[in-house]
Amino acid sequence: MYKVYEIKQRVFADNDREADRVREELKTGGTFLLNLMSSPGAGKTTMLTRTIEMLKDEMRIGVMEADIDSAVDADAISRTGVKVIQLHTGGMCHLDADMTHQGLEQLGTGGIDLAVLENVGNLVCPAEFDTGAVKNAMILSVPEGDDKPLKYPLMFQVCQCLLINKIDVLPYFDFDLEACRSRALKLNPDMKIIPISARTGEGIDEWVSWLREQVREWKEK
Ligand SMILES: Nc1nc2c(ncn2[C@@H]2O[C@H](COP(=O)(O)OP(=O)(O)OP(=O)(O)O)[C@@H](O)[C@H]2O)c(=O)[nH]1
Ligand SMILES: [Mg+2]
Repeated sequence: MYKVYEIKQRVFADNDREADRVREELKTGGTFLLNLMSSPGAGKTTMLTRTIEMLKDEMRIGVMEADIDSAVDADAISRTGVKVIQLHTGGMCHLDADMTHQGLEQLGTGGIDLAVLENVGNLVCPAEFDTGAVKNAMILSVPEGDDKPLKYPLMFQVCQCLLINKIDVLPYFDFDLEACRSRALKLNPDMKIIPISARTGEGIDEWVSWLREQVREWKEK
């Protein structure tokens, strides 16, 4: 079961300050927030479903699915049995810190170790707004092309982890994994880059280890 909430963008003078406030509240409550971003259809929900299956017995997970419309993704996540809500952004192509705050209030973070925000599918707008998440991760999928770091540099700069998804279809595309990796690292030398297939499960172990470590570090900080 899940509920659908309409969240509204209010004009906040300083999104960065609001984002810091969100992080402080998360810290106090012992909740790690991951902001997951990508273009539409890169595989966020599919990857998240696998991630939840691997982690749900060791930590309490809550998910916020943000979309302009529909409850398709909340529906998919609710089948894993974790707490999930659907947020409607009223046409906005991203969430800012205040909207994320509204979402977290509706989700209820009490007792949640790992909260995930699946942001609206878009490589442009979500990169411009700090949501208050502890870490940002992005997915780039093989069919989108290896030139995306060149075209959407900010997204690659604000994320600590890049998942290159759909590697099961690499043989059918001219996607150059090494070229993509070096373009991303040029923008963000500290970025963790993990090729995965959310379909076959390849690479998911490495991603889950990375995420588990981030949650642990945040709780111990
Ligand atoms: N071949 C292949 N298909 C995948 C993989 N991951 C996801 N897909 C497919 O890609 C499509 C989109 O996946 P979603 O998980 O819905 O993508 P999303 O990023 O959540 O999409 P939005 O929420 O609409 O932005 C679905 O048909 C998935 O089955 C993968 O690793 N390999
Ligand atoms: Mg989705």
